[in-house]
Amino acid sequence: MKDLLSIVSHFKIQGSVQEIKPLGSGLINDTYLVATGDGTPDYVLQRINHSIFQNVEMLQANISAVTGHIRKKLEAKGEKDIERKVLHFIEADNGKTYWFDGENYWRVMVFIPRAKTYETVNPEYSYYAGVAFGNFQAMLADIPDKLGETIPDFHNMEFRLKQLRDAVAADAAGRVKEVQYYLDEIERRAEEMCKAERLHREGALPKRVCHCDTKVNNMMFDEDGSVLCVIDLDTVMPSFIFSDYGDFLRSAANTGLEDDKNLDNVNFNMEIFKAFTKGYLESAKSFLLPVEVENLPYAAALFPYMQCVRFLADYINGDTYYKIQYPEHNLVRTKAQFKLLQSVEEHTPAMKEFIASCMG
Ligand code: GN1
Ligand code: MG
Repeated sequence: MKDLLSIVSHFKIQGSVQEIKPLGSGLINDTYLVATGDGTPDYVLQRINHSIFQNVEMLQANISAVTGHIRKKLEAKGEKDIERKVLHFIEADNGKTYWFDGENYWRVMVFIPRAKTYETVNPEYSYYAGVAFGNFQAMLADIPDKLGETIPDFHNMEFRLKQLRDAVAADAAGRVKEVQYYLDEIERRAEEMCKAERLHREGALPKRVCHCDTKVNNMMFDEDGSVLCVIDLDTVMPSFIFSDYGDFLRSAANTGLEDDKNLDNVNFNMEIFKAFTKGYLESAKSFLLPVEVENLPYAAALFPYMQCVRFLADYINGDTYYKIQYPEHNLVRTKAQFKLLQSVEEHTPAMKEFIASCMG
């Protein structure tokens, strides 16, 4: 606490700090709530995982560009309550939106009062989330700044497969032999799953500014269920729209947990799919190309698949990327994502039918 307190003291916050405690469930950065007394805002303090986000200057420049652009759009629309609808980062005494303590990078943002995050949502909230992510992409369609890739090739499926194959070749933790079944299942789907990269090379599929981490818990809801804003902006960068559509469904339409040990719990929930898709298409239909709409069921499969590849590669590497709570955690995650993928595959014809009905 004392160290955290001295870090916070480098940021221009209001009020005096009463308490600092852990917040949220992210797998990458460390997040804390900084409570101040009555009458002044609370804050969120984050230690940026800079072994993953190596270019912190670029990271924070992207985030400033995105939040600045959204703020202007909200102001132009005459939106009220703007402070709760876009993140607000606090300047440090070095004039930047982050502070380097010689070892770690830190940042502080205003805590949004009375907002809630959820690990699971009902169809109604999924519909709101669909509208919100469609709007998020629409608002960023004309951002004048060129955003950097904070993690190069982040959602590039060909690259993620290469990482997995490199991990298998090195077999650093001696775990390859126990995961052969999953490696075979992954390879069987590899060509189909790299479709987006191929379409992009052919000039048929554009990149747009996307959020790229649309897990349901990266969205703030107001008390009445409406969406306030999208958080966790570290990965906002040019990508295929599949990223945002697919990753939301991967988390929200899973009837089980991302790391469920009981695979019977894990299935793809079509009610969530329908509600989210309806909302997303309502706000994104006007700018989406036919090739993007046609491939939404592919996107729904791509993200459990990609996450399965990433968790498995990390397991094989000996758990160097994701935070884990027990030794087989990444393997448990891999199995749960694979089960989700299988369920998505079973529902593909029904998904296509539903999407056609929304476009009709
Ligand atoms: C990470 O930071 P967090 O926990 O929201 C990861 C995502 C994965 C997700 C899996 C920078 O997100 O890509 O989909 O875990 N973020 C990064 O839960 O790798
Ligand atoms: Mg998060």
